Amino acid sequence: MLIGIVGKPSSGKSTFLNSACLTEAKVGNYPFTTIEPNLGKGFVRIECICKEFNVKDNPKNSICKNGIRFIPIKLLDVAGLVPDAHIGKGMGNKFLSDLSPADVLLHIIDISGSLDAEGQEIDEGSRDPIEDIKFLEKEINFWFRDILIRKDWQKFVRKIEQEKLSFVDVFYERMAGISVKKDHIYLAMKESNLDFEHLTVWSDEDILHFATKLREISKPIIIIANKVDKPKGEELLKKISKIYKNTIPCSALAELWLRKFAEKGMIEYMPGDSHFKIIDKNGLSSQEIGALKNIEDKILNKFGSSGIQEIINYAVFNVLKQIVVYPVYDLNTYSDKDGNVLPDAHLIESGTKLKDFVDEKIHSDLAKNFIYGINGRTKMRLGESYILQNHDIVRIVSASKGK
Ligand SMILES: Nc1nc2c(ncn2[C@@H]2O[C@H](COP(=O)(O)OP(=O)(O)OP(=O)(O)O)[C@@H](O)[C@H]2O)c(=O)[nH]1
Ligand SMILES: [Mg+2]
Repeated sequence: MLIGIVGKPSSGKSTFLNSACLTEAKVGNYPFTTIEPNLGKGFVRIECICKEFNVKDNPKNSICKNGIRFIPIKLLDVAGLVPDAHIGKGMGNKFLSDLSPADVLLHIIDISGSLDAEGQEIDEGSRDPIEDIKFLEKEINFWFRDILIRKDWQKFVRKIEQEKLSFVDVFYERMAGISVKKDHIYLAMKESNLDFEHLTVWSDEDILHFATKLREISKPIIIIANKVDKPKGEELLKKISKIYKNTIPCSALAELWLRKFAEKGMIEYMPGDSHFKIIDKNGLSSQEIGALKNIEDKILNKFGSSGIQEIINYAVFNVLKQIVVYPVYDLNTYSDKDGNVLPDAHLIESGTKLKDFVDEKIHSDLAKNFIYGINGRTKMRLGESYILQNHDIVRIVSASKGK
C-alpha cells in the first residue's frame, strides 16, 4: 500500500512527509525544491488489542506504546505540479509515473492562500485554494487520459471492435502500469454511462470522462488543507470545507516540531495526540517554549491535533477500507512460535477471506496447506472463506511442515 503526496510547489509536501515519517527530505520556500521522489515510512495509529487481552505485547512488524499500535505504511513525496503540466509547464507531469503504484493521493494545498499557481510567494489570502484543487485534479485526470489514449487510440479501439476483444482485459492491460485493477475498470464502466459497444465513436469528452472515473476509483484524492497555522488559514478553511466536505486541516510544520522535540526527549507526545507535556524545560530555549505554546493554542486546542495522523488513518481506513488482523500461533499466550506476544498487526482490505489473507500476508505454503483457522476470541473454527473482521485475532492450522 502506498500513499502518494501531490500538490503545487511549496505547498508543504516534503514537510508533510518529514513530519509523518521523520525523514529528512529537503524543504525550501522556493518552487521545485523536490525533483526526485522521497519515500518515507509512516504509521497508522490504532488501539491495540493488548489492552483487551490484558497482555504485555512485543510486536515485530509494528510498534506498541501505551496500548497504542502504530502499523507502518509507505508514503511518497514527489515534485510539485503546476497548471498545464501535461503540456510541459513547470516540471511537466512525467514525474507522476513515480506515483504509479500509489493507491490514494493526498493533495496538499496551501490553505493560507499565499502562493500563486506556480508556488511563488504572494500576499497571504490572495490565492483561492479552490483554483488549486481544480487544476491539480485536472492534471491528474489528464495523466490518466494520456496513458489510456497513448498515440494510437483509434487503432486501439478499432481493433477491440473488429476482433471483439474483451474491453476489460485490454483496458486492464493498458492501465495496469499505474495500478488500475480489473475491479476499478468494471466500476468505472458502471459509473460512466458510456457506450462500450461503440468505442470508436467516443468523443474527446467521453474519453476524458472515462479516464476521470477510473482515476477517481483507482487513485482517489483527499484534500489536505496545510499551513492552517497561518493567519488566513482558518478563514479559507471554512470556505473550502463548505464545498469540499472531506477536507482535512493540518499543520505539517507543527507536527514536525512536536515529533522532533519528542524524539529528543524534551516533550511527551505521540503522533495523533491532542496534547503534549514538556518533560525537560531546561533543555528548551524560551523561544522554543513559545513556539510550543503557539502550537498548543493555535493548533492542538483549536483543531484537536496537528492533523497528520488523522489524515493517514483516514486514507487507510476510510478511503482504502483497510482493517487490522492479528495472526498468532498460540491462543493461550497470543504469541508466535518464539513467544512474541501479538507479534504482527496486518493491514488488509475489508472483505478479505481468511485463506487469501494467509496467502498474501503470512506464507503461501501455509495457505496451500490450510486446514482451518481459529477465532482467538470465541475459539470457534473458521473456514477458508471466512471474511475477516477488524481487530480479529486468528490462529492458522495448516498441514504445512513446521507451521
Ligand atoms: N506555516 C507553515 N509553513 C509550512 C507548513 N508546511 C510547510 N511549510 C513551509 O512551506 C515551505 C515549502 O515547504 P516544502 O515542504 O518544501 O514544500 P513542497 O510542497 O515540498 O515544495 P516543492 O518540493 O518545491 O514542490 C517551507 O518554507 C516550509 O517550511 C505548515 O504547516 N505551516
Ligand atoms: Mg518538496
